[in-house]
Amino acid sequence: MISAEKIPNNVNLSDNKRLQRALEHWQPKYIQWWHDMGPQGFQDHHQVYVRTAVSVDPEGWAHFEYVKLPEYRWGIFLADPVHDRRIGFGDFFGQPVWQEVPGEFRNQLRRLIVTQGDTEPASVEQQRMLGQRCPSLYDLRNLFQVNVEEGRHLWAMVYLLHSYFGRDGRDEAEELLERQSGNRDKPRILQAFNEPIDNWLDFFMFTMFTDRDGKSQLMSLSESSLDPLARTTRFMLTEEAHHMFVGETGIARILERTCQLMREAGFSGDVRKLGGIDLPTIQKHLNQWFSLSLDLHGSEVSSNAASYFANGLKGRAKEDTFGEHVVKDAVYNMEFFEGGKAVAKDVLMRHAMNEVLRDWYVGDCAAGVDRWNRVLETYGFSERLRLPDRKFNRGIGMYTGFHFDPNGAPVSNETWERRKYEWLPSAADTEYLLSIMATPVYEPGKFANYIAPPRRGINQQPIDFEYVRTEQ
Ligand code: BYC
Repeated sequence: MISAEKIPNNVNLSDNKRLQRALEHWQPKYIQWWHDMGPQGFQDHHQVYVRTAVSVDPEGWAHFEYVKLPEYRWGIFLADPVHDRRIGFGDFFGQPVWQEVPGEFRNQLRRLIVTQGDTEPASVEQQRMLGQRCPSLYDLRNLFQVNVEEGRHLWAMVYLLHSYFGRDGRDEAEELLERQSGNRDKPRILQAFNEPIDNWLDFFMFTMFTDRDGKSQLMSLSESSLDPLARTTRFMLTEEAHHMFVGETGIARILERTCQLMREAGFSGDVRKLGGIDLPTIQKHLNQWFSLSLDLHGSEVSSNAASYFANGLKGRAKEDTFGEHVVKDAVYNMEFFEGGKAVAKDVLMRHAMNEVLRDWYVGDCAAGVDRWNRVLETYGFSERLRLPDRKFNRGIGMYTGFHFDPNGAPVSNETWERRKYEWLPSAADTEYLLSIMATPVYEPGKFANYIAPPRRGINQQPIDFEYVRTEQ
């Protein structure tokens, strides 16, 4: 029986029998999926010190306790309603927001919600083996915190599908548990969510760059005219912030340790001899996850994006900071690649909305990379990490099918094949990373050799707190 105690919520679940029944039908399948596809080896005999959202106020969503992962209370929360909220952009600008799904936009909204929902279980699947290679109990807890919250974000989308899309919504909710990351026959919808994440450098880069795409997409969905979607995604953003913290500080701690080892070794190339992660390897993983996450913003010129904007379904990040919200005739000056050369052309702004969001995203990533570079600076090294050009290694949009180096200069197929592993992780890099992560570190307060301890623990606990307890 589903109750507010089992599923903390602020959507009056106990008064909505139809929704309760639908979720009761879905929940056992979810739990089965979590067992099969969630963190491997940490389902039955471990207690994890995690945060559970029990309400939307600041105290409510920072409630910490030890739980067994399959018993985590995945709740359903919408941010508080905004009184007399009006549609903030597009053709219906200024009209009251919708509490129900308008028939004419049903398919588009369902598609957006399904695409968002699909990424959440996908990331849990991608990360399911990492617990067995963790650098510390502190990091293990953070991994599981991210995993359970992605599970909660899936619940958030399933709540919308069940509440507003009837039979089709119920079918889509089932399919969200049937597709599988990397599966040849039933892959996840977006490409970055089919890539393996089998080592912690990938995990930290993913939470830095791909979760940041989560931030930009959720920010644009939180502007939606469909008020329940806007309120759901607004609350999800509070959790997303922690995921990016995990990624950003994870890489900063690896950099710190790399700097210490570089001091011992003399230069970056020898860091591997001391069991650390050299800067070129870090840069290659940055290149990979940044370019994959650029793809997640869709094509530069997109009639889907134009129609989402016109219909008020998906806005720009921080829509209220723009001067004009209807954007009927405005243009965006975009760089095309034609006949081997860059050519600038004007495109209707509505068709360029994916690129507008990508601009915001690139700026947010660049600020994060600057913060990483301060670690190198503090240790007195002149090397710097940097974002590759946005044309580099693209699989979606107008640069697909061409090759560019990280500076954005076009390169031939032959040069790409010869040099790509200077820019992207090779099988040998992965093998090396797996070799230094082969032995997990489960002793409280101890850290793998390739990563520095964090500045402080979680929820004011000490760094050597037993964040994950094993039951005898
Ligand atoms: N891979 O006009 P186009 C997160 C498809 S992450 C494969 O280019 P559109 C999280 C596209 O679906 C945030 N296919 O793009 C992070 C379309 O297919 P259909 C997730 C792709 O539609 C970490 C076709 O190409 N949220 O939360 O304007 C951990 C042409 O589409 C890709 C969302 O994505 C790709 N990379 O924009 C956990 C928000 N890109 O429909 C969670 C919802 C495009 O013709 N999604 N395609 O069959 C959207 O807003 C849009 O679907 C997209 C694409 C921005 C993804």
